[in-house]
Amino acid sequence: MSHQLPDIDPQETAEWIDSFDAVVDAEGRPRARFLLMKLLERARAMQVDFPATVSTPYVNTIPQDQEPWFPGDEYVERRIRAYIRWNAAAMVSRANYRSEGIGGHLATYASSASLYEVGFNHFFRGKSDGGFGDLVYFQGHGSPGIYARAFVEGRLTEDQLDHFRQEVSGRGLPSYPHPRLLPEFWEYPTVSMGLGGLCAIYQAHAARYLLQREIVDTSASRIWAFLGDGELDEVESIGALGVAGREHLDNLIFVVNCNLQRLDGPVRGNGKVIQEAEATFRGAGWNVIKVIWGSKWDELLARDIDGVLLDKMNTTPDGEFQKYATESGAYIREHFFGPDPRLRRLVEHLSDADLQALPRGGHDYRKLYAAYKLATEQVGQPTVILAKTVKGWTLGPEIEARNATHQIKKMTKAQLLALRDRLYLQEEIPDEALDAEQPPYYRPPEGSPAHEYLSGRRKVLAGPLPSRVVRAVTHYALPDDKAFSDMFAGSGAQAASTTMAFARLLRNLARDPALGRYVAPIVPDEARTFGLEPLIAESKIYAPEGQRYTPVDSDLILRYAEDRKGQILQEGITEAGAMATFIALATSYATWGRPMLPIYLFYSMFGFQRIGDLAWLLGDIRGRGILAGCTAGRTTLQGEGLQHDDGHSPLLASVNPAAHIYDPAFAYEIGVIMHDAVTRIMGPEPEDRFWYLTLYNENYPMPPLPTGDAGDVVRAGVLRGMYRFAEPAEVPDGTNRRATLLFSGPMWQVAMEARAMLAADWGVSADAWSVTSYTELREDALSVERANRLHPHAERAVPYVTRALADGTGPVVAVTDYLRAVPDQVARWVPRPFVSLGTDGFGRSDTRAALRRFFEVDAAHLVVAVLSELADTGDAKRDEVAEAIGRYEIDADSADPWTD
Ligand SMILES: Cc1ncc(C[n+]2csc(CCOP(=O)(O)OP(=O)(O)O)c2C)c(N)n1
Ligand SMILES: [Mg+2]
Repeated sequence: MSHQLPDIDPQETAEWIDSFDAVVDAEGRPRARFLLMKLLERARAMQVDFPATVSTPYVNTIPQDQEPWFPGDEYVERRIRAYIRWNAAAMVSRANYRSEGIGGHLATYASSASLYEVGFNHFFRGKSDGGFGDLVYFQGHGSPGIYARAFVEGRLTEDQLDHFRQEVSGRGLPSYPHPRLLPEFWEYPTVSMGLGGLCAIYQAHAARYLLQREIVDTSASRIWAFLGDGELDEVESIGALGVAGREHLDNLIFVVNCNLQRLDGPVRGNGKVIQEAEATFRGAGWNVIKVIWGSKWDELLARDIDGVLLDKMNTTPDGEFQKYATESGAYIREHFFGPDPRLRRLVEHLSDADLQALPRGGHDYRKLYAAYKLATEQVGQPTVILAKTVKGWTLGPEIEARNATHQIKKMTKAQLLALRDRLYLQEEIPDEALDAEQPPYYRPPEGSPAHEYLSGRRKVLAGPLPSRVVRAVTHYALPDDKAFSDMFAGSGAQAASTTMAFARLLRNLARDPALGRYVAPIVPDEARTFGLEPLIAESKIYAPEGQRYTPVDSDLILRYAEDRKGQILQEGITEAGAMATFIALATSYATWGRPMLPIYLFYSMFGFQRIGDLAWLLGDIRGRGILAGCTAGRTTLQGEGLQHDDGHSPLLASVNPAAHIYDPAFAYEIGVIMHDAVTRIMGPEPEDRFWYLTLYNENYPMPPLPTGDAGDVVRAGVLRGMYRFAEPAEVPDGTNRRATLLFSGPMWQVAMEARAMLAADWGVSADAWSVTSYTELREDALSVERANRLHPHAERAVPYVTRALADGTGPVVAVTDYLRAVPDQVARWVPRPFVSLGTDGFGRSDTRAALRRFFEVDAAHLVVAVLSELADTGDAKRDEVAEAIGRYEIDADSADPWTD
């Protein structure tokens, strides 16, 4: 602050302050504010550094005299916009006439039509010139307008529009931007509020990463994200703004449709959402362009010599502005201009009709054009355009700016007639056309001026959009077994964790001569925890500015290395941000025609649980890549406690239809799974799926992959979900009692210990299976079950899990470091008595041994479970069970561990 600086000329300072006081006294605060603004402008021009002010008056950022020439044909553009507005409203109405309750939105697009049309006619670049075009994130609820434009362009048929929100037939249009369901059209899902903005920021960041690493020249593409003003309340919308500011992402433009309303009512009835957003964005280093007032206000502002209009604009809350949008000109004269005679005089020459028609900037394409142009010319900063609009604009007084507007899905004939008149479509849509129950669509015929203009503009701008294109790529030479050989060889006597094994494999992949360059390791602030220090030193962290300091560990081999061309994306403590980067790279095969292999390692508890909705988006957007949940397992992670102990991520992941989920125990299982995943992501027939592996920090010697045929059997089993790890144990002098133990991950030790105890002490011979994926087993079983149900005469097929367990006898007991619901996924296909032990409940801090005893997943509990099952079938005595409980000092009367 200034008071901490010495004042070298107090007299001069006092003179300045006196003059300022005099202005306030004599001419008022508005004049004083004006002078200050002028001084600041002057300071900037003279390169006198001054911290950016976070907010500016409630007027357009671009003054009228600095607006560029509008190069379009205003008349034709207005006609085109009218057609699109009409078709969007007709499509939603028709869908709801035919299928009551099918839904859709009229008001969002109605408020944003000009925001899109200026983009479509003048800025958004397509891909038909062989480039990548612009990446446009359309506001989800505005989808009707985007479909309507595609229809007017001739890209969608009437039949398709008539199947809006009716997708099951196969020819329908998804409600919102869903590439999963309309993959030739939609590119970027946005409808879960906040995710569009977040993903756009990291898309821009990933584009720079690809550029700096000279993998793809992304420099000609801009990323545009259209957001709602209500949507800005989502932490995801604004939480990453600083990334864009810090990295100077001038390839990024946000357009916020500030219609002042969200679903229920005003966004900031008592405040000003545009001013608030301006401060937020500016503070994060963005260039902010406000488009508040339409051209007709310019003349009033020019005559506002004493600043009363500006003051009124600055002090009127959004709730009032919303009300003015629903009121008559007389009301506006009375309430907005009325109280102050100077203001009233300012609009004396305007009729009430004129006052009602004073438009907002977001409906004025000249103002918007100026804003977009400036935004695209901005260097060194991302830009946000805050455009003020009316929600439901042109849809008539019963819909426009009403609190219920978001939820209106259907228009009456009278409302449609009024809309038709408002859009001057009497010729195209004659009265009789509205006699039918459903309003007609209108497409300007080929050769008409509108059609010519529309297609001409899109031709100049390299074709239509949205348009999702998956280009044929020359495929990479896939890494051979060598990259995986460390995994298959085992670790000898040396103890290692699966996380360490994975880190080693990652390093091998990054070093691979063909594929290595395309491997993108992503971490939030946890690389050390996962043993990635060698990778950091070797592959370096991506830092757009390089490393402009001497790192504290520069004299060490494993130093913290940052580089402009760094390969590792260390995204800081933001799982959502890291996931958004992952999503951008997981779809680079489509966006940039260049498949990447993103591998995102995170603390497993802070994975699906924290960013589950982004994982869902990853499935929607057809992302390909590998997620690794490290420090997994409710008892394997010792000491950390309840908020850290992941006992459920495989279950959370299992709800995502695009996920392949694996829970490997050994390095060679990781090798097999990763080899398969890399082939299926980067190979000639890539799948639009992603992999999730759970990795642990418990150290034990890693066994080698068996060689020869046995190795092949293991490899196949690992991928299908289970294989026999240990044959039935030799029983010294015992009975022929049998059992099967199923384990996953580090619980293999518990299973093997129990197997030995069962053989030595209880005369039970158990075999042990590694279950690498209950979800893969379940998917297979569900498919078989369905096929059997629907083909009653065909030979009965048998699920893999049933076949695998068919040739043993005795009970099957599964032990997992997750909820029992994980193994229970396959319960109904296990052909023998089945029980599972797992870690239901809240985690705790303690040692592994104490935790496994507490959660009843240690070897003793496994033995008791087997004996208890045997007793149920008469193959063991109840006394034996009681004896085991006593011998292992199990407290049978303690409370269930999952109840507290
Ligand atoms: C995460 C999430 N929460 C809630 C919704 C439901 N929703 C859909 S639109 C909407 C209001 C949108 O308001 P705004 O962002 O201002 O957009 P507008 O339609 O006004 O342009 C809400 C709450 C959603 N789609 N996503
Ligand atoms: Mg809104």
